[in-house]
Amino acid sequence: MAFTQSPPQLANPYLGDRVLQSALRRMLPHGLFEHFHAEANELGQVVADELYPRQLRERLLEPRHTPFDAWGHRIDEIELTPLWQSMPSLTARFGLVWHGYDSTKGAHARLFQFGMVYLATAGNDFWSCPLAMTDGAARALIESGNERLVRHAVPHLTSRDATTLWTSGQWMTETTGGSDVSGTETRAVRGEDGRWSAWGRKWFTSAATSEMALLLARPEGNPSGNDGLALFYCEPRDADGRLQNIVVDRLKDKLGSRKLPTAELQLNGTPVELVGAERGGVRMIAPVLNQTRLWNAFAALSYFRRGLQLLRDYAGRRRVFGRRLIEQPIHQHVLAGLQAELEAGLHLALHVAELLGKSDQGALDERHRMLLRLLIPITKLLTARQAVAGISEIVEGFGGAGYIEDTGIPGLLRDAQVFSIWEGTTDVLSLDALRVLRGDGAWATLQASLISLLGQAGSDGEAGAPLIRHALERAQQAWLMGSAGEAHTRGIALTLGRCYALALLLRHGAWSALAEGDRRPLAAARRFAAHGVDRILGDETLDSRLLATDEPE
Ligand code: MFK
Repeated sequence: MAFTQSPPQLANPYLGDRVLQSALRRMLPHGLFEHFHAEANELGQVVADELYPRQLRERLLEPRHTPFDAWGHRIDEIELTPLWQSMPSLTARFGLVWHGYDSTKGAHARLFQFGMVYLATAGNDFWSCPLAMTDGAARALIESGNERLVRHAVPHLTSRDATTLWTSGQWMTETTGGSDVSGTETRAVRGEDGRWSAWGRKWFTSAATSEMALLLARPEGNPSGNDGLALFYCEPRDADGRLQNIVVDRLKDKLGSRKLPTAELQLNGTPVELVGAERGGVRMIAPVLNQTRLWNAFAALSYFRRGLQLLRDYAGRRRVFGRRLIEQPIHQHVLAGLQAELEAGLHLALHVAELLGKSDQGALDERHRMLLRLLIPITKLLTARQAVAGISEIVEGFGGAGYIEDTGIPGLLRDAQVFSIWEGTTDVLSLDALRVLRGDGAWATLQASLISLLGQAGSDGEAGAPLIRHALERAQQAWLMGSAGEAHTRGIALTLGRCYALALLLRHGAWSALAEGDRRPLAAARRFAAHGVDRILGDETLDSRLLATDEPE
């Protein structure tokens, strides 16, 4: 019998995750950590034993849109994949949204929740996308102060019962584009009975099967531009399950995330309800964006970790040139680099979840609220790029097998690419971060926060300080150039993210060496630092113009 390679096996992703376990052991009170440990272990077992084999079996299945029934009636049915159909019960069982709103966990609710989200997402075929929007919608409704909608919808959005659980869509993007929503063409018309209806075309509605959606539309008579937009609430189906003046034109033919039914919709007088004022809709939907961006970070890291877990397992099986791959220094070097990037990204995302939990409890002062607002886009953009680059390396690590569809590996790369696109591309998020940095005292707060983290890392922090200080100075110089330095925007955001991640990793490494006798987090910090934190190029503005347009001066 000729040789056959044994495929990678997926063990319980929680049990082998020393980074998550160690971080949460430090960040959660002991009793809550024990509770997390039990729930995460159970979820990890479901991911390994049930979801992963199903994902492989269902690899080629996709949601199906049936526009008409056999007799020509418009029905617009969307049939979900079997795994997706079972996701409401998984969500309820593990409280993937609920944990974030569980007041008994106080300021730790978000850490608990996002620890679970990180474990679940690579196993749920992008079901986390509607969950992210669900969490964001709950948050936006609560912040809107619309008591009727809070009472009506939030208990469903945060339910721990699959029969009452709702998910929410977020309908913003139109054919005019996703980054700049000021060109939104959807109109909102108020009838004589005072009720509103929406008319327009939504071009990227992720998860078209949700029970509710938040959307932007322009009330008739409002001016053009962002400020003329208002936030509306919509229940797409009536009590009999029929779409309410909505036509599903088609499902998108996407590079990845193909289990997710992203649709093009026409709103032809769809009943909607005003959430707040008749203006300022972008400001009102911003809580959804901030929340989903943090989900995006954990989702990106979840996929990155899935790939690395499989690659590490494979490297322990595959023999080449007389030794297992895992024993070969050249391959160890690759795995170590990936581990360091993942580890730094996870500490950054967990730190943001910790801040969010405190913010939800009203326990953050204004400076720290600003820091949270700044770190969300930075964390989203950094982790997304880490995942895309990391998973590309992982695909290569599998050699030819990584290029073969029915190993399930190439799909990881296609899926990961979306993390740097939806919910704001790297450039849009960098611009958003710089908008926050323009606030009073923002730089000073950021600097003080980094210095404080390094101080908590003791001598290890002192070792990392020069690198971080130097990168921060260069980022600040670029930032001070103002519009003349606009080309540096992305470099500034990436540099700040990497500085922050390194400081967090150093702080955790110092704690872990002492409390757990584990040298690996500090090794990860050294490796991450060696990859560099400074992402500012020289004065690139002129060169960029020359090269981008490829025209002579
Ligand atoms: C599994 C993983 C989970 C992820 C699932 C996600 C799936 C979702 C699929 C999608 O729907 S993708 C589409 C998502 N779309 C975007 O992310 C939009 C990208 N564009 C932006 O983020 C722009 O920055 C934005 C449209 C929000 C604003 O553009 P502008 O034209 O620069 O807005 P403007 O006029 O400066 O801002 C309006 C107000 O909102 C300002 O407040 P003020 O009027 O009080 O000054 C801003 O400060 C405020 N604002 C904007 N972004 C904010 C924000 N406030 C808080 N947080 C933010 N992030």
